Amino acid sequence: MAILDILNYPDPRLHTVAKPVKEVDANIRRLIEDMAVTMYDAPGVGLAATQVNQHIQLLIIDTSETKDQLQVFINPRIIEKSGVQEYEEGCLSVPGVYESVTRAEIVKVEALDKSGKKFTLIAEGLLSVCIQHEMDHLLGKVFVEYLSPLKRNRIKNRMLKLKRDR
Ligand code: GNR
Ligand code: NI
Repeated sequence: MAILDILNYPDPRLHTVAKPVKEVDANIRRLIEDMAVTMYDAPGVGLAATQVNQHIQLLIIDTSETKDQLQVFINPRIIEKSGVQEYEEGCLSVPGVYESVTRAEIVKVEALDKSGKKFTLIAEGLLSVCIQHEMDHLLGKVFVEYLSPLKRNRIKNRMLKLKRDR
C-alpha cells in the first residue's frame, strides 16, 4: 500500500478525460487500495483516479463518520437526477478552498463495484454531491470551474503562489 501524490489545481493533467476501465483486475484492485489509503490519509471523503494522475473511470467515496464504509465506483453513469441542492464544497486538489456549488439533489448511479459487479445506487445529500464532484474529475472538471471567472482566477493565483513559496 502506498500513499499517492495528489495533483493540485491548476495542473493541466486535472483536465484529462478518463477512459473506461476494461477489466477489474489485480492492477485496478491495487490502485483502489492505494487510493483508499491516500484518501483516508489526506483526509478526504472522496477521490477520483484523475487526482492521482490515473486517467481511468474509477472513483472512491467514504462519507461515513467511522471511515470504514469505502464505496468504489468503476465506469459510473448517472442515469437519473432530480432536484437541486447547494453545498459548500472542498477538493483535495484545491487545498484550503471551500465554495458553494449548486448540483442535483438526488442522483441514480449505475457502476461496477471493486469485484466488477454492476450495481445501482440512489444517493442524496453529501453522498450525491460527492458522486457528482468525483464524476466531474473523471471528465477533467474541477469544482472551481463552477465559480465566477474572477473567483476562479483568484484561486488559481493563490495556488500558484503557494506552489512557488513551497
Ligand atoms: O474531501 C472532500 N470533501 C468534499 C466536501 C464537499 C464536497 C465535495 C468533497 S470531495 C473532497 C475530496 C475530493 O477532492 N474529491 O475529489
Ligand atoms: Ni475533488
